[in-house]
Amino acid sequence: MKRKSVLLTVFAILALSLLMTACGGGQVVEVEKIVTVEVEKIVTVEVEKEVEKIVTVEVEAEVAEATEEAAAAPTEEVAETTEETAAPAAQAGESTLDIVRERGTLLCGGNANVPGFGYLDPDTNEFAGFDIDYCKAVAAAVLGDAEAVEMRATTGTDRFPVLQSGEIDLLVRNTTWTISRDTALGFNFAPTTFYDGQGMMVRKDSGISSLEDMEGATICVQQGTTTEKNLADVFRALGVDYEPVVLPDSPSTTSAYDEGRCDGFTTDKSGLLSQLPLLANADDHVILEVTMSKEPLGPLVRHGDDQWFDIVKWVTFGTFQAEELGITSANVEEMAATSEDPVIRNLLGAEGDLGQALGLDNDFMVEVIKQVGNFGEIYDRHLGPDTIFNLDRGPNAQWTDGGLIYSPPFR
Ligand SMILES: N[C@@H](CCC(=O)N[C@@H](CS)C(=O)NCC(=O)O)C(=O)O
Repeated sequence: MKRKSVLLTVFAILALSLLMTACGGGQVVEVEKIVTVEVEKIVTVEVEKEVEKIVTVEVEAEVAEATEEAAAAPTEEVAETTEETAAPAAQAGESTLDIVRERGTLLCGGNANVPGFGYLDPDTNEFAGFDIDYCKAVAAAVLGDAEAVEMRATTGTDRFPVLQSGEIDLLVRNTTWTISRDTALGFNFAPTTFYDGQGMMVRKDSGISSLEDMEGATICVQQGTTTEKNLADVFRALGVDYEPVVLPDSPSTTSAYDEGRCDGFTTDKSGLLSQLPLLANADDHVILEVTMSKEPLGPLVRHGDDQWFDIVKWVTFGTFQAEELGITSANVEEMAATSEDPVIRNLLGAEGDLGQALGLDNDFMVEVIKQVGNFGEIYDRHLGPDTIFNLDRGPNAQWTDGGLIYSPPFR
């Protein structure tokens, strides 16, 4: 329709110009100019309208497609996509640091069911674990008190909405850094504190020694995790059929496996290791050698507050750097007072003003290391040789020992 009307107008102007030319050749140039300008004007307006229409239709189609995809997505994606829109506008622009300081406590989301990493001890009613210590480290840096933390137990499914809605300031709960969580879901991940991978536990007497032996097996897996998707991908790639038994949290997943409802139990290897002692007869089970995925676990915050993200990021790096430099909870004060090494002096705020740029005291890392420890101390306290886990550092060794734990310079 639009194209036809443009053509008709052009035709009319040309006819007029011919008529005028016939009436007096001296006006040809003038008429040509008018025709050109008019045609350009009409064509521009019409093209703009057409483009607007096409863009509107395309955008509408994209939105419809995205909505459909979200509706058809598996559990975790639906939960993640829906919750994303639930982030309150009230959070925008507010300084998390100011809020935490005014409140006097850090609200930290953690795990209550994974001993070693995040565990709520029913006897003491206290949270403890490797992840929980990172909540404490941030509280020590920001409030000067590692105990000024109010823990909130979260599950695989509710951890993201709880962080998005501002109910917590920070989430440290064996959460895998993935691109969709880092972008579409609206989070920023601090450095990975534990490099993990997905594993598979089976009964020793099952005759299963590899994933290929699991044709037709039932596998217990927890909802709202990367585990659920990796399981599907890995088994599809292997061409092995299995039946997932999807459960809402760790206790139900572990007991379903223990009761014999599943031939296999899959989650992060750290998770399998922490659940092993909770089984009726731990000796009857084995974690297969195979690693099914990459699971870099670490703290995360909401998008939208760069200062808060920087604080969590550099407190985490600070624990790495302290271990690398041999600074421990036992010697940190002495190091701060006597060290002449400029690298140590910068990290501990004995010189320079690195803390100030984060909105913190320059000696913020002294409090962290004194009250919580360096990375190695935190690791050993919960997972090291003196614990039931006695977990080798593996990829979680310092980069100087062939591992992946590496801090950029405190400079
Ligand atoms: N790292 C994976 C899995 C994390 C996860 O939720 N693991 C389970 C199994 S160990 C867990 O922590 N469950 C504790 C609970 O929900 O109570 C992720 O981020 O999705």
